[in-house]
Amino acid sequence: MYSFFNGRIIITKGDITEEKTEAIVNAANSTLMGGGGVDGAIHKKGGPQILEECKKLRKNQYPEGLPTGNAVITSAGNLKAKYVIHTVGPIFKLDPTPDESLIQCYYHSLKIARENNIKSISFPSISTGAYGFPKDRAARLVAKFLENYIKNYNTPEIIKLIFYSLDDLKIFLEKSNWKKEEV
Ligand code: AR6
Repeated sequence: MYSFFNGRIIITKGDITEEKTEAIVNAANSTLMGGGGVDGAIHKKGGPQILEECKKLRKNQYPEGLPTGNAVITSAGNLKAKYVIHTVGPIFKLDPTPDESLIQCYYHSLKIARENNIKSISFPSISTGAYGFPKDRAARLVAKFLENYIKNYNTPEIIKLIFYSLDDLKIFLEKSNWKKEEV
């Protein structure tokens, strides 16, 4: 586990479904009906309540699906977290502006967290799995965005980035070039 910016950002290797932060972010797809990767793991461990709420959101707010870069919130069913914030990352090869879309995911997820008074949030590495976003490019973009974010906003107080493998975590550490703190 690595800490940065007076503990406001934490980077760790792990399974996001085990996270105890108030909210976890789901790398969903626009159907909000589940899938593989993080999405599959969250629905599997969280149970049917999450899908029920996603179905309602589709019906009432997003009949055509949640657009790329947007985010919605549901409860977290049986997970340790209280909320799941679902966002849709860009499909790298199909999105005309993948960098902007990826940052929109982080921006909108954090906005929903603030609106719900959420104090801690965990992100997976959005779009870097099935959606094929290059990991080093995502790391540079996300690091720059978050560094700027914490200068402008005091909440959520704690932002965790969860990497599924040590290699992915190392890429982020290298590309962010942030100064590590003692934990
Ligand atoms: N905890 C933390 N990170 C994980 C976990 C986990 N349990 N499982 C995978 N990762 P992906 P995407 C990492 O494919 O690229 C789904 O089918 C993984 O190693 O989950 O945004 C959705 O329904 C990778 O680095 O999300 C969509 O259709 C990162 O999480 C599509 O995949 C993201 O990988 C979304 O693709």
